[in-house]
Amino acid sequence: MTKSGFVSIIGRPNSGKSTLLNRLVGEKISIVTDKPQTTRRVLRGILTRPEGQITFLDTPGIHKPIHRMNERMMSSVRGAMADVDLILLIVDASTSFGRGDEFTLDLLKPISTKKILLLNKIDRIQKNQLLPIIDRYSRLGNFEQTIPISALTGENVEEVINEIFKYLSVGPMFYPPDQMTDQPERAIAAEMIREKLIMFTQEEMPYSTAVVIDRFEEGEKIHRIFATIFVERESQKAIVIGKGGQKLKDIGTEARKDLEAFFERKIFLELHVKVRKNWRDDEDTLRALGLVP
Ligand SMILES: Nc1nc2c(ncn2[C@@H]2O[C@H](COP(=O)(O)OP(=O)(O)OP(=O)(O)O)[C@@H](O)[C@H]2O)c(=O)[nH]1
Ligand SMILES: [Mg+2]
Repeated sequence: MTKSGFVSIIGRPNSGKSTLLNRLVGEKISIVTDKPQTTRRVLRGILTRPEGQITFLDTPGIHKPIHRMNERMMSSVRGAMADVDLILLIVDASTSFGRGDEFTLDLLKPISTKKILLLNKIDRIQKNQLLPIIDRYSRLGNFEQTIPISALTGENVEEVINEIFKYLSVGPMFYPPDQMTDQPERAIAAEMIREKLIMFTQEEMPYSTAVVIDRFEEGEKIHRIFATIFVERESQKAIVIGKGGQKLKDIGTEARKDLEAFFERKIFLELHVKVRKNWRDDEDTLRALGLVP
């Protein structure tokens, strides 16, 4: 008799949700950067063990929305908090408690689903710094338990998995045992390109860019991928392309390395950059990007 269930990973931007998802599943399926608001859509990571199957939901970071895109991101977070068996609230224990944490706790308060608190990034702090955080969260929230972890090094992540299974009931597996994500290959490719785009650009750029796969030709030995990077202004287009096209080339080279590792074959990657004003508030573009259903 195997167990199964759905578990959402919730938390502020940059707290380490996607890093944890990748660690739990054992493969990089969700992109990670040091800039907040990297994840824009809920995506599933599936862990199958002899005890059963856990479907994790990685979610966008909890923040106050300005653009329509961000409203969509937040409504997807709310969706991921409903109808799951367990919620993992992940907090960055290396930063001090603030308004954003209060906002997050307020959002969680009316949710009756059982919650586990994960204090992340303990590789960065002294163990005694955890006590005041544990004390504060036990007063402000209602958690079944608190587990200090490092999603980066993997410390205590196995314990998290063992604890989760205790909360799940016997049930059928929803995915084949070798499936690790619900993301189609095109979506993974677009995200990997966007990760490099965020890494290679600064300031507001990460928020104003999006990636669409125009063509994905699968082959035995080589996949050929043609993608468009959307920006909001001509000046941003110039930044992404860089002097003599160097930046776009670097983005392409780095993305290709990750894509080759993921798809386990050679990748031909062609990138184009296009300006689309205010795409973050444009329903049609958001739909094309899969950011609205
Ligand atoms: N030192 C340390 N860094 C971590 C840990 N977990 C995540 N990080 C770093 O924190 C940054 C953000 O990680 P992400 O996994 O992208 O965070 P996220 O919560 O998914 O962020 P959004 O998608 O923007 O909401 C990255 O630079 C990670 O490498 C950890 O346990 N220790
Ligand atoms: Mg993320």
